[in-house]
Amino acid sequence: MAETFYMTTPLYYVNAPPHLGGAYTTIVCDTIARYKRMMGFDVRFLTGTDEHGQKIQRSAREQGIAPKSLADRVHAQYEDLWRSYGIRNDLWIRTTEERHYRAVQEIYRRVRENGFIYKDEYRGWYCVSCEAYAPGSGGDTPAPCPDCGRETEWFSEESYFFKLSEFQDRLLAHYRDHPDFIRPETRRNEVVSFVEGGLRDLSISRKTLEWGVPLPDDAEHVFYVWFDALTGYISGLGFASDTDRFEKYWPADAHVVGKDILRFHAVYWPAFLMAADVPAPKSIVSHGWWLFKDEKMSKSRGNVFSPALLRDVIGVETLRYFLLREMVFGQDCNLSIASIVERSNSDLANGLGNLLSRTVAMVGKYRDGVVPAPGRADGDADVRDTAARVIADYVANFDAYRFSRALENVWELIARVNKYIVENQPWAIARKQEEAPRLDSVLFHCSEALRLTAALLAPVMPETARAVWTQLGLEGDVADVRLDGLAWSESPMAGRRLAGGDVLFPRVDAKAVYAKLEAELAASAPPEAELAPTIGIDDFAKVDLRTATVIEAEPVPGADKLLRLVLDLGFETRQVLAGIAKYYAPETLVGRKVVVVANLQPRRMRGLESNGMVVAASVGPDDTPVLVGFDQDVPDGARLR
Ligand code: ME8
Repeated sequence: MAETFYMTTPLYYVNAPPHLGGAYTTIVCDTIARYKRMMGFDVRFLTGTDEHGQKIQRSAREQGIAPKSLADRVHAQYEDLWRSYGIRNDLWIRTTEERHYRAVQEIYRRVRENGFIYKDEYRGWYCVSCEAYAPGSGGDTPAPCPDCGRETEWFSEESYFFKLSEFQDRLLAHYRDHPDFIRPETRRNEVVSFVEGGLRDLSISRKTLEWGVPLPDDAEHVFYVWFDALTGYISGLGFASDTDRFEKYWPADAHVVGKDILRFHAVYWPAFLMAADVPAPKSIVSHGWWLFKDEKMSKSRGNVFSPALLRDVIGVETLRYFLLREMVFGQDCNLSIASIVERSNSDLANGLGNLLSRTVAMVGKYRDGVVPAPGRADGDADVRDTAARVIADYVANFDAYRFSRALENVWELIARVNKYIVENQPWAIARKQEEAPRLDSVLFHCSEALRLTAALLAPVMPETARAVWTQLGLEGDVADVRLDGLAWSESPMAGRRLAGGDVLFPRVDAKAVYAKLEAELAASAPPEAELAPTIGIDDFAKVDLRTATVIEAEPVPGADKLLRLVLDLGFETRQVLAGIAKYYAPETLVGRKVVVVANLQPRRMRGLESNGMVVAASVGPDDTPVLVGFDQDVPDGARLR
């Protein structure tokens, strides 16, 4: 039976849609999950949303909506984003689900029965942004948040406490006995010294907060959001709902998190589990931050890149490659559009794309599109040796979460083969009959190296790998290739007809990318906030807005923006000219309800009289008109007030 591998992303806060820095955690996890599947593991990959707590309650209040409505809306945005980024998670958990409530309450019951809960009063400072307690809390001076350094808020109330202080020795023993528990190594030392410094008991309930999971034995309290959210890693797997699945896949092999939330995962989480007699996860893998101009990208700083925007301008595959190639896993990394463009052109267009298109073109030109069996091998061993070394290094690097090194390995092979083409000059030897066996060998080596490259790229760039696979004329799904058995071989490429196809990565021009980004940003910018001067109700009453049905619609000759509409206002019909010709086809308008300013002074345009004005929302930088509609049928001539 295949070995299991259970991995999680953090559960994302639903106060706002994700930014690119946050999306990185999930893209990394998706890559690991794809890699592990291709290594033969039985993978379960969970992601989800953290929907409770003061931060969400406050955001919802500011927006004037219920916290659950905010959670539903932002959760849907996460789902859409993950789908468009090719994220293939097996499991989802929302902390507002009933099965999650059951799991949180069950864990708590076990912790309490084991004697690790007591009631007291919490007095101290709290960071709502990180949902974290600030230690060293005297009464008068606010302690800055230990995680983000922001100002904290004072609170004092009755609370249930978890005896975290009793876990210091057990945690230190756990770190010592499981050297791989915190990855990478550098982060481990931070956590060990934090725990060696002494642990204080942790307040795990809030009385003044409404938005959370209630305690099973005291419904006046809800759980502290981290106690609630961390439990998502087991509730989403089946703890308290699908015991078979839970037992099969728990303990988790890896919780992947950003360094800002390492303490919650490496200290609180194993302690909660130990207290409930549930095994601790096998490892907490933490990565660094994406920075913009040397500052952490964060929703509250507002210096974020929207992953949806970058996806539309740059493309998912290039971004996935960039994020994994550019950041040395574990360290911080600056994000700049210039470096994305640079990598796209040098690694993807010149390196990979070029190798594929040259190979397809040469096999087409010299061998009618069919890859020959390797003829006379002469100095090709280095290409084969490079491939073997690259595969071994790639696996070792991937297993150690060194994604950028693993991708460097793949590009060593690509560069070696591009150089090999130049060394062998297929265009020259093609002219000499006696060199035919040599040319066969060169064409075969290029094709086989591309087959291996496609398989190695599949975890990071699934669609690109698929495209290379298809262009090579290979059947099946490249994602089904087993990386643990990947090796140079004569089949299946010898004798194979290449399918060819489009250029994989056209070169991109940095200026064009900036222009497109700006245009998209302007289009998605919030509408202008400045209002027209205040008017009284009497002023408004002067504007007679009426409903009407379009009974005729046609272009105005010589005016590409205008349509001539005949409107039925119930009590009369009249002609109105509307500047919507670029956005609405006349035939789609007939029968449609519109709103018209009925008492507007008539105007002549293009020799026609317009008796009123059709009302539309004006959207985006070029003021695209969007006609007003109603959510139920209304009679013609009704007045809008
Ligand atoms: O922390 N660079 O959720 P979240 C890299 N709900 N990663 C970043 C980043 C940046 N600039 N900014 C954020 C939470 N992240 C909790 C988790 S788990 C039981 C509860 C990462 O939406 C961050 O480190 O604030 C985390 O891994 C992820 O985005 C989600 O952050």
